[in-house]
Amino acid sequence: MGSWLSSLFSNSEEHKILLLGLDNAGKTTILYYLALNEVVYTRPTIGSNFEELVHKNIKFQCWDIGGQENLRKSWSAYYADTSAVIFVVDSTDHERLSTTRKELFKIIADEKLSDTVCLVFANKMDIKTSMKPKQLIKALKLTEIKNHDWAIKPCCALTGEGLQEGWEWMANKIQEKKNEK
Ligand SMILES: Nc1nc2c(ncn2[C@@H]2O[C@H](COP(=O)(O)OP(=O)(O)OP(=O)(O)O)[C@@H](O)[C@H]2O)c(=O)[nH]1
Ligand SMILES: [Mg+2]
Repeated sequence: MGSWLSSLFSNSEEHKILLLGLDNAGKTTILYYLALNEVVYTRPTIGSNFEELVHKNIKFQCWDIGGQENLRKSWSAYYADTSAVIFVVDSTDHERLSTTRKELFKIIADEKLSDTVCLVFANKMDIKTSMKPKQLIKALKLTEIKNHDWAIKPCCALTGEGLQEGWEWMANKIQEKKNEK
């Protein structure tokens, strides 16, 4: 089939997704669980990882960016043309709640991300000391987010539990926003 004809039949819809959050939150583990349906051994990300995921015939270009403190200033280089931010939280990380909150609010205040959907993954729910979404909503003051569609979903990147549900919410919100335009 000629390329012009094949392009008629393929859905060209694409969305750029960013996985952000502090180091050790579980971003890379989530990315590869979504891409490969298995748990991969990770090292702290220096730079970024990229995977294209296809969901309901729509392509999602997913960038997972290293979260160590010295790498966070480079996050904004990835912001242009983003449809959704997946902010991953290590729900056992009580000590860094205020840093987590600061980084999240810095992200959503950025003008380049003013039109994005924001999904917060409360990761590491398999660990007993993890804070539940209700506690995180309070601790991170998520109800103060007024200018973005947001949701918090519990998950465990080692079993995949919750990942699909969060992803569905995000994909539906992106479609809703697109249809509003
Ligand atoms: N128990 C548990 N451990 C997890 C979970 N998700 C990730 N981890 C572990 O947490 C550690 C950090 O995971 P990564 O995916 O590398 O974290 P990251 O957010 O990509 O970290 P940076 O690349 O440094 O920004 C690894 O040892 C993972 O196996 C989870 O749901 N439960
Ligand atoms: Mg990583």
